[in-house]
Amino acid sequence: GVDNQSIRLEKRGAAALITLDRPKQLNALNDALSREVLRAAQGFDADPEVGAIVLAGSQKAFAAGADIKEMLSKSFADLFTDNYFAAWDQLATIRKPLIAAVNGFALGGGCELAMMCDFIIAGQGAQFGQPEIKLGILPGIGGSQRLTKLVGRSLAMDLILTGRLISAEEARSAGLVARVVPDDQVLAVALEAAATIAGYSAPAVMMAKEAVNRAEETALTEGLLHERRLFQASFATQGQKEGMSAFLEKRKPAFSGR
Ligand code: CO8
Repeated sequence: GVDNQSIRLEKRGAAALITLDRPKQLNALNDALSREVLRAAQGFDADPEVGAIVLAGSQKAFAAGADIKEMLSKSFADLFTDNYFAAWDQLATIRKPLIAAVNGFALGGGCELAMMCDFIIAGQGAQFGQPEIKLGILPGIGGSQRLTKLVGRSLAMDLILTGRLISAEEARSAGLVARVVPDDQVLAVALEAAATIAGYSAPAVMMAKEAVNRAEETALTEGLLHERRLFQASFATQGQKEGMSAFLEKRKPAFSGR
C-alpha cells in the first residue's frame, strides 16, 4: 500500500472513489495532494476491476482552490522550474470516466479540478467560482479555457473577472454541471453513475470518452472522422458482439472488458 496523506481511496464494486481529505483547509489543493490524486487515478485506470472513478470532497467543500498558504511565497522561477501543479495536466490522460461529486465550495483550482473530470454531479448547495482575481492572480489550471468552453465567453468573463460564485442550479443551466441532486445524495448518485458505466463494455466506454473529448480539440470534419474510425473499431470488440446478441436474445449482456 501507498501511504496517502491528503486523500482516501475506496473501491465499491467496479466504481472507485477518491476522496479529498484535508478538511481543515477545505481541501485546498497543494502539491502533495495533486500528486496523490494523480497517482490514485493512474492506479485505478490500470486496475481491470475498476470501470469508472468518482472524485469527491467533503460536505462543506469539494475543494476551495489551490493552497494559498503554499503559494504565497512562490516566485515565477519556482512555479516555472518545478512546473508547479503539472500533475493536474496529466489527469487528462486518464482513459476511464472520471466523475466529480461536488458538495459545497468548488472554487478556483477546485472548480478547475471538477472541470477536468468528465462530468459533474453537484449538490443543491454547491457553489462554483473562479475567485483568483481577488488574490491578484488568475485561473492557472485551465479555468479560463475549460469554463469558457463549457459556459461560453460571457458568463466565463463575468465569473473570472468579478470572482462571484454561482449556485449549482445556475451552473447546471449554464452547462457546467450535468446533474443537481439533494446534497446528501451526491455521492450515492455519482457512485451509481460510475457503477452504471462500469457495467458497460470497457473499450466502448473508453472510445466514447475519447470521441467526446475530441470535440474539444478539433474541427468538425476531423472530429467526425475520428468518431467514425472509433465506431468502426468498436466492431472489433467482444462487447459489440455480446451487447448486440444479448439485446436480440432478450438477456443481460456479459461484457468481458475486451
Ligand atoms: N488555500 C489555503 N487555505 C484555505 C483555502 C485555500 N484556497 N481556502 C480555505 N482555506 C482555509 C482557511 O484559511 C481556513 O483556515 P484556518 O482555519 O487556519 O483559518 C480554513 O480553510 C477554513 O476557511 P474559512 O474560515 O475561510 O471558511 P469560510 O466558511 O469562512 O469560507 C470560503 C469559505 C469562502 C471557501 C473561503 O475559505 C475562501 O474564500 N477560500 C479561498 C477561495 C479561493 O480564493 N480560491 C482560489 C485559490 S487560488 C487558485 O485556486 C489558483 C489555481 C491555479 C493554480 C495554478 C498553479 C500552476
